[in-house]
Amino acid sequence: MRTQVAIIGAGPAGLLLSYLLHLEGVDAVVLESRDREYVRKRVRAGVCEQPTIELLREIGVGRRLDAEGMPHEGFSLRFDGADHRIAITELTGKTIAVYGQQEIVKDLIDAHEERGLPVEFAVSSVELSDMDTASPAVRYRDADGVERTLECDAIAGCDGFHGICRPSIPSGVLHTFDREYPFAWLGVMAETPPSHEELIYAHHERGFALHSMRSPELTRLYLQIDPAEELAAWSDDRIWSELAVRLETSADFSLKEGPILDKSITPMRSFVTEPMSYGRLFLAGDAAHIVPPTGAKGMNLAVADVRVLSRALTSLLRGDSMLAESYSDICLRRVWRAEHFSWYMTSMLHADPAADDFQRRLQLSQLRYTASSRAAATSLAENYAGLPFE
Ligand code: RFL
Ligand code: PHB
Repeated sequence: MRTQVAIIGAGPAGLLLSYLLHLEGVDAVVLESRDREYVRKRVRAGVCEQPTIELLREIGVGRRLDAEGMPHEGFSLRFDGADHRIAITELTGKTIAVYGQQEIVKDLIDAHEERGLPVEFAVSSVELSDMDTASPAVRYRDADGVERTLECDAIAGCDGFHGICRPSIPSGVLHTFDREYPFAWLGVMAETPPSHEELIYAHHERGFALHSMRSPELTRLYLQIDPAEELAAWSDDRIWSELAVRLETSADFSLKEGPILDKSITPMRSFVTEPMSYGRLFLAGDAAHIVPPTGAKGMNLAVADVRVLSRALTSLLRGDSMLAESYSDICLRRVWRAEHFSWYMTSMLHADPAADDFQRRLQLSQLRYTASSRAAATSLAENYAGLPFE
């Protein structure tokens, strides 16, 4: 089998890249290790920044996002027992949307199926070869266990943090930057209307909590926990009572409880690999970098990467390699901005178990300054809503 671009991974990065290449007249095949239903249901990100919304609209896959996504013009920082609103739209003129990552993935899979674009689910034993030549190849087993080889002009590694593309690059080529945090997020999806119209990022001495949502009937909530803790230690009752304590305010707020439909634990880490390419292999999204979810940037960075990559690959296949050569440098500028912003939001809002009183006072001072200074709030809002694409 032969295609122009072999794309490994059908997350937001892989599916969007495939679709953008299709619009440019470039053929691609997406290979995904999970089955179709699993990929369509996997609960992940919730916030789309303005440049992401505009891109999805521009390429014709934003109809459901516009109809069902929830536009938000601000969010709350909750600390000292009170809400401090960051008025994103008033401060920046921009709007974000709360729309589940799995909904974007569904919209992209539907767009592929309507146009007959190839996405192979449930493949296994994916191996890359000849990435340092002009004709690399991907060997894999299809869903029926039949061994296949996909010859191509370039490979896009969109297979997430635990994928095989990044480890396929010979050792010594990549420089990686890494930070692990002494906490994890316990995330729950609850069948109950949101308790507040906007997102609430709560700083509490017992740990961070986040109130988010997916629809008028579904609330998404997160709790900072010790990374060594297991899901079994968190009964529904314990989750609700911990959320109630951390989200408490002196104003009129009551947390609406309901059946918990989904529970999971996410470790928190920052990670960047440089460069984001090797020969004809280009890494995009979580395969190349990870941010802690506090800044809501992971999926949005994946989108920004593949926007650049689709153009770079299109020119490369037409004989011009200039953009492909600068792909990594262009992406890394945005990646490092998002890394800094995500680290800053994470450090400002979480309770670090190793912090002393001096650090705790600095943290509170940072929160109070951000909430009271228009300049500080504008900087936060500008990064949160999404800086313009390059
Ligand atoms: P994905 O989504 O991980 O997709 C990679 C795909 O590759 C497949 N795969 C393979 N396929 C073939 N062969 C192999 N060997 C393979 N190995 C893996 C996987 O099955 C998968 O389908 O990466 P991608 O496309 O780069 O997208 C990145 C985003 O998923 C991620 O950054 C976000 O979910 C991060 N994130 C958030 N991002 C935001 O922008 N806004 C948010 O509000 C936000 N909240 C979050 C988040 C991530 C979270 N978790 C669970 C990590 C909240 C949480 C809790
Ligand atoms: C979510 O709704 O899943 C969500 C929202 C904001 C974040 C992270 C996750 O910062």
